[in-house]
Amino acid sequence: MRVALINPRFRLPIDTRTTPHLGLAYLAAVSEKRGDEVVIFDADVERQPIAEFVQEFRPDLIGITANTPQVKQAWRTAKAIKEVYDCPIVLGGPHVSVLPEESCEKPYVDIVVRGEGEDAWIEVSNLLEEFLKDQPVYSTEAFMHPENEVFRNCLGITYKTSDGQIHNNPDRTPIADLDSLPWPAYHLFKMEHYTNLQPATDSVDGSRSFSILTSRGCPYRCTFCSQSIMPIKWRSRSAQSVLAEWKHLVEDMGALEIGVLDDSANIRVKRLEELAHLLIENNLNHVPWIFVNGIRANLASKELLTLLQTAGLKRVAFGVETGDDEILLSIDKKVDHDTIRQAFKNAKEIGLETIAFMIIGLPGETRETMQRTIDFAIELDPIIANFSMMTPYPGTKVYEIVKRQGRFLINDWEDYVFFEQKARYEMGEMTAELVEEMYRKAYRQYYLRPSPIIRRLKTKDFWFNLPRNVRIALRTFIPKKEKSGLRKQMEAEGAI
Ligand code: B12
Ligand code: SF4
Repeated sequence: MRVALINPRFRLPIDTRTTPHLGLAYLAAVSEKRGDEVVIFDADVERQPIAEFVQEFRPDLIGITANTPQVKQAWRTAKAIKEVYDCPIVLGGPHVSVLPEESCEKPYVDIVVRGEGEDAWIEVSNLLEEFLKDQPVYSTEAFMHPENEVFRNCLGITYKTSDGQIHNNPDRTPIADLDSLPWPAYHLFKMEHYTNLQPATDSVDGSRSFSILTSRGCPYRCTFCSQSIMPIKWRSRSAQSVLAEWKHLVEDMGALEIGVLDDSANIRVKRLEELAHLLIENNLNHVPWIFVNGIRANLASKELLTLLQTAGLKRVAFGVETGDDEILLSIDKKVDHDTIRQAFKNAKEIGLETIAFMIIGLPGETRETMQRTIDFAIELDPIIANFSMMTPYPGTKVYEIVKRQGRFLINDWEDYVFFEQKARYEMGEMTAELVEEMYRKAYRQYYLRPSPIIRRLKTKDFWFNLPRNVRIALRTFIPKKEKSGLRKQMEAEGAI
């Protein structure tokens, strides 16, 4: 069969990095293994209109990915396709996994795959191929006809039969053996169009920077974190399997840096130690790599970090979130500030670069707690302090808390991005004005100090990408005037 996988165009409010979509890369890989002809249409880098593309490629099955700010564009994409071309359209990804019916109700969406997608996607492909064998003409309506009961036993999907009824099948169990998955199909991306996810080495060409996933899931449940895709059960690949892919990235794809995208890569320390030894033994440690997401601070001993550094680790990120003790307890991070301090000390003493992810505007925050977050970031002094405006994603505990006790200031999924200066909600004493003021203060107070400025001026990236960096600086430091539609409406009604 011919299969198209689509990443709908979505530009963040600040210039961001465009990287190949790893979820689609995995889905493409399992489809290729099944024997399909696969095209990945990444609207972030493609210039061709989608309608033209599908009419040319004529896929038998289309999959579209959607996180929350992308979902409306996913619907627009599905609609544009259905207007010119008949084909079942499947949506998957973090947003539709939490709210599958919302998408399935759209006339142009047929199936939603919930959670980890590979197995359900392959089952839908098999069912379609089987069905098409006895069909004189191709028709999505026939495929989705209630009498055919094609999807009766297909786990992990929500689908709409052609009579308009929505059916929610039971969940699918997570993939037990991650080593059985093929490697992400990077060869299907136009790598020359991408930037690198996080430049570990200064100014690396995007086509030479790759991501890898060595484990899936996270056993924690922080209240702000959207964990809709990966189940609570943490699963890992064997060190041997990771080594084989790593070798492929370096030796066949010419990787000049590698980003480890795991949610919590260091849950099992022994596995990481084994991987580190293998990378060293196989002379792969000359290629720098980074933990793009936060690793657990409570499992980041100096011994482990030293070994990982010998294996090529250049930069490590930690989810610090807040500088206030009570807020830290309230978000279920299950770590304390002294442990975080120690993890940063361990990393910095051996010369690793560090990143701290911080959040401004968690439920219950005051001016003082947010100031503690800024002060704690300054105390830790990572090379990157990333302050996010708290954005309550559907499916998270914070979303439920705000629904019960606060007021949302946005009602458009496209506003669910967290590097914006606009507050997303208000709760109790925590007004939008206060959160926005503290968000801007965080960036100003952190970055307008001599040491971060000198650090930045010393990087090649700063000078090579000067216009982009100046744009980011302007957006970050200069207050933004415009407000969301809902906010304007609430102000007009005197609700704010
Ligand atoms: C790397 C990453 C990024 C990177 C790159 C994203 C990319 N191109 O892939 C960058 C830094 C650019 C990024 C940006 C953002 N991200 Co991000 N990101 C991640 C991260 C850490 C890993 C993504 C990944 O590769 N996962 C592994 C792959 C295998 O999983 P997957 O992509 O979800 O795909 C699987 C399933 O979802 C499903 N699936 C997905 N699509 C489809 C489609 C079909 C047809 C089917 C059948 C199945 C299916 O099957 C796939 C295979 O199992 C995740 C956390 C996580 N654990 O996933 C957050 C995460 C996806 N990001 C998140 C967010 C919020 C964002 C931003 C909105 C943040 C912001 N700046 O405001 C932006 C949005 C950017 C955009 N343009 O869309 C949230 C999404 C929450 C939500 N409800 O949408 C997550 C879940 C983090 C979290 N825990 O809160 N992100
Ligand atoms: S923030 Fe990190 S530790 Fe917390 S649930 Fe999300 S991935 Fe797990």
